[in-house]
Amino acid sequence: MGLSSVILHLSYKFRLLLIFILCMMVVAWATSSYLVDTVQETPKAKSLVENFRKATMLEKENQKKKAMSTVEVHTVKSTMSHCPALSPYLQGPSQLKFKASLTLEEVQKENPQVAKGRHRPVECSALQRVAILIPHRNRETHLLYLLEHLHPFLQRQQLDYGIYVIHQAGNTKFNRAKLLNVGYLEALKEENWDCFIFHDVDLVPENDFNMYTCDKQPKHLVVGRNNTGYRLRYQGYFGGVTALTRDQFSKVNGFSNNYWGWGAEDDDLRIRVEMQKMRVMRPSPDVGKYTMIFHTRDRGNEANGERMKLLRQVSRVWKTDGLNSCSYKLLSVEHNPLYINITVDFSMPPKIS
Ligand code: UD2
Ligand code: MN
Repeated sequence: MGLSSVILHLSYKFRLLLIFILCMMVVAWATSSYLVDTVQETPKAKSLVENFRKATMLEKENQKKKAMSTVEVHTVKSTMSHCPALSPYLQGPSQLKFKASLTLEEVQKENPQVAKGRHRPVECSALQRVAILIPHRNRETHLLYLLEHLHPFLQRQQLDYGIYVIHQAGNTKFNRAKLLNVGYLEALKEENWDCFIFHDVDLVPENDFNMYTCDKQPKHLVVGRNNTGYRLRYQGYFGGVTALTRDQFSKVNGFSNNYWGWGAEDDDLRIRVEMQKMRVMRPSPDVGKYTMIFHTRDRGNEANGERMKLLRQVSRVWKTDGLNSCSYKLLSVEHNPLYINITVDFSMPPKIS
């Protein structure tokens, strides 16, 4: 082998080496640029992932906040939804005072929160919607005293209530029971009342633990009053103030419409209640206490001579004498600040056969 061929041979090997080195460099460059790219890309990806995470977290937080606010709304609503079974404002027994010079304006001023005879608690939703029905004629002073005491009393009991005074126009014989039927029918025209309190105008409750709400059975709220030594007058006594649900009252077809003048319409209602297998409930004697404002028998409300005869026929007539046969001439419905005044005209009582 001559020198020239050795050089040629070497240079061939050298060229191969050169090509190999070049290839290696290309590979090294490609790899390094890829690596560099990856290294540079990582923070981008990282920030992308980070941003996504942030976004989802934000979304989750928003959802959480939304959920929280719904919970808040629900909480507000749920505290709004029920007043406690026992109101925290009850005061117990009280000594009632009746100021001779009291005026309607004064009572209105003392009760600015009452509008159109109605009120309901602002802090919670009342357990029952209660209509107080008061039969009335020519007893303005008694009505004033009753309104003065009853509004704060019912508010302390946290009730959603309305006071209806059903006024008998003219000089026809007074008919307490029929007036109360009218009150029930008219009151239901403006509100879906749950409970009805049938209330004499001259009886003022002394103890606000005597709840003006309805129960599973009809309630008689006057266990005793001042002028009868706070004792129950007789076993089946159902007069003065009673509480019946809408359904209990409709089940007995309300009061009879046929008791003109004083007496026994309350006993008639008790018989109806018992005929429907309902049982009269009463509060305890220390709670069911009333002051009856003194009065004598009114003109136009003389004792009803037919009352014993009427009492004997309840089981025969109750289905056709009551709410479903109560006809009257409605003269007016006025929404006064402290009560709703319903004035009705009853034609002369028909002769009882
Ligand atoms: C008893 C009963 C009463 C009723 C009555 C017999 C009690 C406490 N009360 O009341 O519920 O059964 O006997 O009918 O046992 N009224 C007027 N103007 C009148 C007449 C009556 O507004 O001219 C109203 C008023 O709401 C009065 C109610 O009718 O409170 C009952 O009449 P009452 O007070 O003269 O009869 P009283 O006290 O014997
Ligand atoms: Mn009375």
